[in-house]
Amino acid sequence: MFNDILINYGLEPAAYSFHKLESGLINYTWKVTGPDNEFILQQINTRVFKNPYNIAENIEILNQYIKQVAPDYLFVAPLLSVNGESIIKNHGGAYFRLFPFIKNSHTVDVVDNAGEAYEAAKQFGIFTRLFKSLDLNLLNYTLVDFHNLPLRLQQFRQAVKQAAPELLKVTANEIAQIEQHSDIASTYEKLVNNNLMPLRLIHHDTKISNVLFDDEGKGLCVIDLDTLMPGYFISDVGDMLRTYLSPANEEETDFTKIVVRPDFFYAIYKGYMEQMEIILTQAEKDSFIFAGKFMIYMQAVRFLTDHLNSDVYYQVKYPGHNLMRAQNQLYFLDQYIQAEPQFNALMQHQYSSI
Ligand code: GN1
Ligand code: MG
Repeated sequence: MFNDILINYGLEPAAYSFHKLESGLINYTWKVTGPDNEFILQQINTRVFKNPYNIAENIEILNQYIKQVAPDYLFVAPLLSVNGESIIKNHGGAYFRLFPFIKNSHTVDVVDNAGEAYEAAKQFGIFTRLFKSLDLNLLNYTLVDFHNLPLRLQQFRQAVKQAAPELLKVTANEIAQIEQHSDIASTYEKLVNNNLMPLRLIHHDTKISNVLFDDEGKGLCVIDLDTLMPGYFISDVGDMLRTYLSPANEEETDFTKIVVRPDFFYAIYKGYMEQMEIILTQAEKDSFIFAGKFMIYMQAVRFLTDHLNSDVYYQVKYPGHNLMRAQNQLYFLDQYIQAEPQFNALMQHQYSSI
């Protein structure tokens, strides 16, 4: 199927089979299995990542940096082709990368115990801490304004303006809910405008499937490095809170299954803070709970915007899929806000700092 790709890596295509992996809403990913080796092949979605070489350049810089400051860190960079390229463009103009498949490692799709949440948070904390002295000006923004919430809200309002009247009628409730929570965007704006959150190397996609675990269930490293770029810590902490707190994720249609698990909140808090406490500013620490609200809300805004725009961004499996996802996230946002007093109480507990 991808013969012209494998040849670039000096591999004999006939010896390999491909198995499509279903996780991820943006890129397409396959596991490639050969007689005595395995790889991960990924096609970059260039509708989203307009310049794939921006990603490649960042990964190259980060790889070199980490080899100096933490040579033992498992940094899963794409393999180089026979010609030394980390991205291959095929005859159809599509871009691919080949990654090594890390032996004795696995990923998890659903966080079902607090230990996993702790391990994952620890890995994302370690990652940002290891790069704390990197000159961020060296990096490209692989997705400009990716987590710029006020801009996302503006795009949402634009989509509302352009949507057909029938569509507006059936989404009126969700549109109103987004507007009711627009104070979240104002809080974000204040934090940014008052320089209360320094730019750091941020992963921007901290879902559990982006952490590699070893056979004992300990975290090994983080993967899916396409959205590594300067950003704010609320993006990483917020997406962990968004995706680990509830046993049901954004695909769940039975909203009664969307519940907040306070012990998972504490696991994320402890795992991340043990690594990051020494470098976070007071304003960042004070924004820990806000981070979850920020990311859940932004995801609701993005799903509803895409629904209003006729599903041009996220992969959908049925009509109304993005609307359901937006409703799911709005429901979750309410659960999260109700649980805030519990989160506050948990943050009074001590954790042991490194
Ligand atoms: C997208 O493709 P995936 O699942 O890694 C999206 C994230 C969203 C997520 C929602 C580049 O990530 O921002 O949080 O879907 N990535 C991009 O599931 O837009
Ligand atoms: Mg991703």
